[in-house]
This record gives sequence, C-alpha cells and structure tokens, in this order.
Amino acid sequence: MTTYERLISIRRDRGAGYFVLLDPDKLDKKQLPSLVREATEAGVDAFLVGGSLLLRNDFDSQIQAIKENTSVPVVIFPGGVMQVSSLADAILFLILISGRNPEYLIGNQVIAAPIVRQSGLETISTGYMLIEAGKTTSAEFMSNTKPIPRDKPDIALAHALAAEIIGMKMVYLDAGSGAEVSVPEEMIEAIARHCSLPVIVGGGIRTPEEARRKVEAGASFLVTGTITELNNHRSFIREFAEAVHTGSKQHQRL
Ligand code: 1GP
Repeated sequence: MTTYERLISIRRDRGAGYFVLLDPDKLDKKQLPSLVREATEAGVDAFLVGGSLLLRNDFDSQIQAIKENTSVPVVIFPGGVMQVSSLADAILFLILISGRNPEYLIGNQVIAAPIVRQSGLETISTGYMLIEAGKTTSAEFMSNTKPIPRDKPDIALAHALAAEIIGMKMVYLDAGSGAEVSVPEEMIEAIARHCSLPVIVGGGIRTPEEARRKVEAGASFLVTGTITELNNHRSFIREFAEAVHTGSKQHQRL
C-alpha cells in the first residue's frame, strides 16, 4: 500500500486524519523520540516534517529519529528544495497554486524533481494555498506571494477545482504557521462540497474545538504545529486527535 493510499484509508476509516507538523529547526533532539512516541500513542495519524526555512543541516537524521519512534507515516512537507530525504515515507510535492510566483509554481519543482526521483520517495502532488492569516506569516514572506483573502471562498474553490482538473491528489489550505486566524470554515465547506480532492487544513489552529469545527466543515486532514510544540503532552495531543476523529462523524451525519 502506498502512503497516499494509507492516508486515504485513514480518512475512510476514521472520517478524518490528524497530522502533527514537526519543524526541523524547532525540534529538540533530546525530546524528539518521546514526543513522537507519545503523539503516536495519543492517536496522531501521520507526521509532517518541514518548515519555511532550514537553519540546520541535519534533515536526514531528524527524519530517521522520527521514523524510529513511530509506526505512522512520516511525510515531508517541504519549505524548499533542500528538504528531501529518502528516509521519509513520502513527500507532498507542493505547487503554491494561490500565488503567482513562477519559482513556486514550477521553478523549485524542476530543481527538486531529479533529486526526488533519485531518492525513490513517493510523491503526493498537492495544490498548496495560502490563506490570509491576520499577519504576515513566514510562508507568505518566504514565498513572496499574496494569500487568498479570507472572505473569498469562491476564489479558493476555483483554485481547488483547477488543482483537481490538472490532476493533483490533494489540496492544502494553510493560513501559515503561527497564523493569528485560521482558515474560515465557510471556505473549507465550499471546497469540500464542490471539489473531490481530500482537503488538508492547517495554520493557527489552537484548540481541539477549533480543530473539530474545521473537520465538521469538511477538512479531511487537520494539521497542528505551533500548538503541539508548546503543549506536547500526550493528553493534549489526544484531545486534538479525538476532536478530529469525532468531528468527522458529526460531518458525516450532516
Ligand atoms: C503550517 O499548517 C501548518 O504550515 C501548521 O500551522 O504551526 O500554526 O499550527 P501552526
């Protein structure tokens, strides 16, 4: 079974999946094994690994340390072409479709493609959209692109439909790490209703209740990064996992 198939089966069996984002620059090497083990026990469905910047030169060993301590998929969520490791299970091959910066639409993909192919990594083609976050996020600044306005679900939907027609496998609605406000439910709903691709939602989600609302609106996968860095105890992560898994049941009932 490919990692993509595994993720789809998680969505089918649990209604929605809960991903924890680990930013290589913020990982404490000593705490990492226990964090990964506890998060796995608490019900996390996959780990995403990546960041807008890479300030340290130990990406491979970080991935290895995560892999050694979990049975769930470890998927690279790359902020740049340096973030490739054959030790991961897959890589989200991102196209920043909400922006109009050619470097993030095709330039970086061309640079990364030969290395990704050589690595043997499974690729999951993902239409990545930045959504207005109430502040300038690292992703917005580093990509030099303008996010989609929060009050324009129709614009976000048109991008998601384009991703589907082009043949991408997922869309990722991201307010960006540390966003002041998360992706609006109205936008998630519009995409979930009219686009058949699985929708990953992340950025600025701080409480299990907020996570539940995103899933009830139709998110297939929910991502937290910052909040799990700050509160990485098992009970807190478990609350998020339960909110995501029960929120999806609410969604199915509607
Ligand atoms: C960012 O969606 C992720 O790309 C997670 O965001 O760090 O704000 O949870 P947070």
